[in-house]
Amino acid sequence: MVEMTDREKFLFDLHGYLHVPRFLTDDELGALNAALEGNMDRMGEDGNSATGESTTLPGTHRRGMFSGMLTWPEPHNQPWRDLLAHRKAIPYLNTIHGRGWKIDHAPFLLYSTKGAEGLILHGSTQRHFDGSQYYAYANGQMRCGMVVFQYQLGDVNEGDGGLCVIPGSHKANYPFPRDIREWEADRGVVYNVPCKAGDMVIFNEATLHGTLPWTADHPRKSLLIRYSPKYLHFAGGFYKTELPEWVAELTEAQQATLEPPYIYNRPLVEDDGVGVARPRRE
Ligand SMILES: O=C(O)CCC(=O)C(=O)O
Repeated sequence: MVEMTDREKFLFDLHGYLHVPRFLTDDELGALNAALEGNMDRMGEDGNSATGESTTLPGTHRRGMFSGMLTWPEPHNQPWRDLLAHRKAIPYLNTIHGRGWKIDHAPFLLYSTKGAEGLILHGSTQRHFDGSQYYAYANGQMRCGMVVFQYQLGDVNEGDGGLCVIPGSHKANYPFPRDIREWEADRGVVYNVPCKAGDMVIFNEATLHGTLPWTADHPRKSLLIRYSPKYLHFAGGFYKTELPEWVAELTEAQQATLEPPYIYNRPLVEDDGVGVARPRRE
């Protein structure tokens, strides 16, 4: 079973997030951006807007959002489908969740233009056990609840805004103070992760994170694909007992990522990202 490198394990365990530079090839990045550009009229508004009492997170408008990319007309559905069980994502998922993991939520893309508002920081601290968002380490292995793979389709320079995290907070024990949550106090602990187009950031949903207002002239284009371990499901999307017909067009490995949560006889994605194994239990 392919796994993360020791260096990546160290950094992800330490910080609760991991920056993976140059994850996408130029061709993959080009296909994703072309698909997006061909479907700009499908953009909706983020339904998740929340800036609380903050005076620093509001903007002039909400974040834009795309969803449903897996069923966009051909060929624009394919680049998103190709990421569901991407060969390069598999070592990360195997290490973080153990073998057997699945898509949680339908993937969506955050699109922000200059002045777009932020989102209050959120996540889960250890002061109460949240079975869907957690971090644990035992017997030489880490295990997480839901994690996010965030693919950057455009550059995010330092200070542009967008995804922010509090490194190490997946292990935090005390309640999260309101003024830090709202990005008003101790702003030095909040890190806006700079990336180049084609980079990817993995973060644990337990890691305190949110969105900083977008300040750059170029748009933010961040694709979020969430994965949970095989026994867990946080939010609806592909947790259906009967999968829609278009799922038959996917590879066995891609289909396995859309299975509902269960363990017994579960198809497990092979390292090539195409095939599956079917052990009775692993
Ligand atoms: O990447 C971001 O802006 C954070 C997204 C997020 O936390 C959310 O939409 O719940």
